[in-house]
Amino acid sequence: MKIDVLTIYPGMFPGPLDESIVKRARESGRLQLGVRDLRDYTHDRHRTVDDRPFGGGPGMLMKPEPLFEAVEDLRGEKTRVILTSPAGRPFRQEIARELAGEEHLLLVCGSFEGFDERVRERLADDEISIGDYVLTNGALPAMVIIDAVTRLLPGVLGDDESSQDESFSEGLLEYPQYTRPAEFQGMKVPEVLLSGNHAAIEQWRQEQARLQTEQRRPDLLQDESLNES
Ligand code: JCQ
Repeated sequence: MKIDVLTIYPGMFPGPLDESIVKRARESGRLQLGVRDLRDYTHDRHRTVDDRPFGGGPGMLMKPEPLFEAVEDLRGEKTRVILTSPAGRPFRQEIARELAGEEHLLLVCGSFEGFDERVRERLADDEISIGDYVLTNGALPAMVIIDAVTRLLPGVLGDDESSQDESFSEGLLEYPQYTRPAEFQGMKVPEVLLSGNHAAIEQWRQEQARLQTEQRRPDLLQDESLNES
């Protein structure tokens, strides 16, 4: 899959996307990532990407011309153009799965107090929020989306890291897990996990996943889209 990011802070990107699984995905060619500087699509001496809102008020908006020129340059026939902003639809595992099926994503990072509304009207296929808080710009949201999508691409995770039976794939939180030693500072690993009884272990894990979810995230149990049981 190809992902392009349009940002006024290209310098923020290399770090997180040059480590770990995303790095591997890029090296293997399963992810083709391009970070594009929005200022390269300006034509004035100061490389201006923002302007004051009509009607007055505090703050600046992203002006439309550089965004239109950039998106027209970067998008192809099968591109999904996605804005990152607190006003977008809440990002969830389900959306990550949906995006992992696309050929080309163009992530447009929001900045300042937001976009000129005509960007939404004409340029965007989608708008995504990564949570109900305000960041200084959309670079971190773009990286969150890239990370969550990349690990779902075919061949990116090894068998040992499979995303098939992890937290959220069943709409529940993960059950508690333990590794060696079987007793640590007086705390014992639940007996059933040492029993070798795989049916009992599976049943315990399902119960625990449900309990964890009830206690920590009861909202997930209400969620029809995640829930078939
Ligand atoms: C994304 N949750 C928070 C900041 C304005 C386009 O408008 C704006 C975009 C940003 C950056 O994104 C976020 C965000 N999901 O703050 C201000």
